[in-house]
Amino acid sequence: MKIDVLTLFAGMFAGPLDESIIRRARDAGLLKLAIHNLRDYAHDRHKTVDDKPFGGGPGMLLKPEPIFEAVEKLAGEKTRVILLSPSGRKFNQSIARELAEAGDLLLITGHYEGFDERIRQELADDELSIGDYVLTNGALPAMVVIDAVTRLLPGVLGDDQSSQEESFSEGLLEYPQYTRPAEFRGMKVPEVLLSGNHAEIARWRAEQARVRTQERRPDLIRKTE
Ligand code: 4FV
Repeated sequence: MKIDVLTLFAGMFAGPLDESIIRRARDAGLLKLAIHNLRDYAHDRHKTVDDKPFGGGPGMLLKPEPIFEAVEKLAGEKTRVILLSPSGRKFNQSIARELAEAGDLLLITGHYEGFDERIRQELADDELSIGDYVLTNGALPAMVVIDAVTRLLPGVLGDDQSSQEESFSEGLLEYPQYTRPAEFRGMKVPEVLLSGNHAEIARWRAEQARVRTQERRPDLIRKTE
């Protein structure tokens, strides 16, 4: 998969996407990641990428010209152009799976008060929000999407790290898990997990996942019904 990112903060991407699983996916050629500086697509002396909103109001907006030029240069026929903004659809595991099967992505990260509306109208195939809060720019949302999608690409997670049995894979939260020691400061691991009775263990885990989801995220239960 090829992921291009358009940003004013290319430096923020150094680090989080250079470690562990994402690093290995890039080294293995399973993910080709390119970070593009939006200012490279502004050609006036001040490389202007923002301007005041028509009709007044606080702050500045991202201008259409640099972003249109960048997308027209970077996006191929099949590239899915995605805007990161608080008014996008809420990013989740099923969207991550959808994008992992979608082919190449071009992520446009926001800044200032947001985008000129013509960017949204003409260029965006999709708009994603990582949550109902306002960040300083769209770099972190882009990294969140890249991380969640990359680990679902075939060959990225070894079979010991399968993405099958994890939170949200069945639409439920994960069941409680334990590792050695079987007793720690008087806290014992549930007997059933030490029983070797795999059918019983599976039943216990399914019940625990359902109970935990009902307690913490009843909205997820409603979704699966
Ligand atoms: C955001 C979010 C987000 C809004 C103003 C960037 C900031 C600035 N993006 N999910 N939440 N973006 O807060 O995606 O333009």
